[in-house]
Amino acid sequence: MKITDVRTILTCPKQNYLFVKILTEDREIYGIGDASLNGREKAVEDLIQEYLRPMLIGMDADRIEDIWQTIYRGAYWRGGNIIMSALCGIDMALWDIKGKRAGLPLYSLLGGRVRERVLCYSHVLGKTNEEKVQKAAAFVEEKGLKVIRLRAGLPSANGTLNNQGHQARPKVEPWDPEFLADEMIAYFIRIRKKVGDKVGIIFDLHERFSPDQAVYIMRKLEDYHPFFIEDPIAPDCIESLRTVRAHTNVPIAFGELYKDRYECIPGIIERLYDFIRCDIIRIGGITEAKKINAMAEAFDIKTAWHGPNDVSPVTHAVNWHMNVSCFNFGIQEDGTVDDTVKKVVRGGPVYKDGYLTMPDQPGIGCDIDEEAAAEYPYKRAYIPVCRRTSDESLCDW
Ligand code: GCO
Ligand code: MG
Repeated sequence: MKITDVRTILTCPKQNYLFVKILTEDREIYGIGDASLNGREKAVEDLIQEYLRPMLIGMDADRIEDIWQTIYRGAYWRGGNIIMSALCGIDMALWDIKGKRAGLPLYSLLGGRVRERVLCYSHVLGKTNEEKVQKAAAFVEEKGLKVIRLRAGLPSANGTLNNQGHQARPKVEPWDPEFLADEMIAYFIRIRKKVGDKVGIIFDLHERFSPDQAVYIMRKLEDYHPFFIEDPIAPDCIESLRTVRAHTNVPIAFGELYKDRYECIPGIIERLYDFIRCDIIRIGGITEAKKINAMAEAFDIKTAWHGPNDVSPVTHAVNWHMNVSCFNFGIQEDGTVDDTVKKVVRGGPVYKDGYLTMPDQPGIGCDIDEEAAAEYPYKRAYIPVCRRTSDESLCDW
C-alpha cells in the first residue's frame, strides 16, 4: 500500500505537539504518529516536510523496517534528537497503518498481550516541596496509587506544561546541587513517612547531581527503599554511571536522554541500571523500542518508558501497547492529560486504581482532530534552564 502524503500537525493545546499523519492510496487508511521534541518542534517539522516527505511518497507503507533503516542510515548523517524524533513520528504512523490494515491493535502486532493492565505511577505536584509533602498522602488515597514519583528540584516540579505564551528565551530556575542534597534526602524521607511503607516512591534526580552527590543521596535513602532512583546523573559519561552503581544498592532507572539502542548497550550488558526508561520518541519509535526492549529482557532489566504530563496521549498509547505485550515490563509513568489536549487528541490509556487500560482498537487507537488542533497554534516555548543561585553558573536542569 503506497504512501500518498506525509502531513505534520503542529499544535499547542497547553503544550506544543508535533503530530505526523501518513496518508495511503486507500483513502480510509491513514496513520498517526508523534514527533514532538519539547522546545525544538519546528526543527523536526522542517526535517519531515523538506527532506522526508518527498522521499516517502510512493514508498510501501508496509515496509516499516526498510523505511526506518532508509531514514536512519540512508542520510549517511545519522542519529540525534531531531532526526530520531522525526523518524519516530513516521515509524509510529506506519505501525498505526499496519494495525488498521490488519484490524488489530498495536500490541497484537507486537506479539499479543502478556498482561491485562499496566501498573503506573503519577507525579506528586505542588508549588513547593512543602506543599507536596502535605498533599502526598491524600493524593495517594484519592487516586488509589500504588507508586508515586517525586522530582529533585526547587521550587516547583510542574514540568514544562502551561507554556501558553510565546517565549523569547528559556525561563531560568534556581538549583544548587552542591547545597541541596540534604534537603532532597529530607524531602524523600518526609514523604515516605507520610505515605507509609506500602506505597512505592520513585525519586527522579533528573540528571541534576554529580556522581559523588548522587551516591551520597542514594546511600542515605537505602533504608527508605525507593522503588527506584531515576536518572541520578547525566548520561554522558558511562564511567560515572559505573561509579554510582558500584557504590549503592538502590534500584536505578536510567536513559531518558538516550537517543538509540547503541547508547543503551553498555548499561544493559553491565547491568548498570534495573529499569531502562528511554523516551520512545527520542529513540526513533516503536521499531527501535522493541529492539531495546529485547536487549533489556535478555539481561533481566525491566522497562519504565518515559511518559510524563508533557507527552501526548499518542505516545502514552504507544507506551501502553509496549507495556501490555512485553514480558520485562516494570512500570509506566502516567501523565495526566489536560482537558484541552483531549479536545485535539482522541484516545489513549485510561487510569483506574493504579493501573492503565485501553479499549481494543486497530492500530495505536488515537486520532487527531485537525480542526481543533488549528485552534491552538504553535507557540515557541523552551525547556527551562537551571542556574545556581550561588554563582549563577549553569547546571543540568
Ligand atoms: C520525567 C521527566 C520529565 C521531563 C520532561 C521534559 O517525567 O521523568 O524527567 O518530566 O523533564 O518530559 O520535557
Ligand atoms: Mg525523568
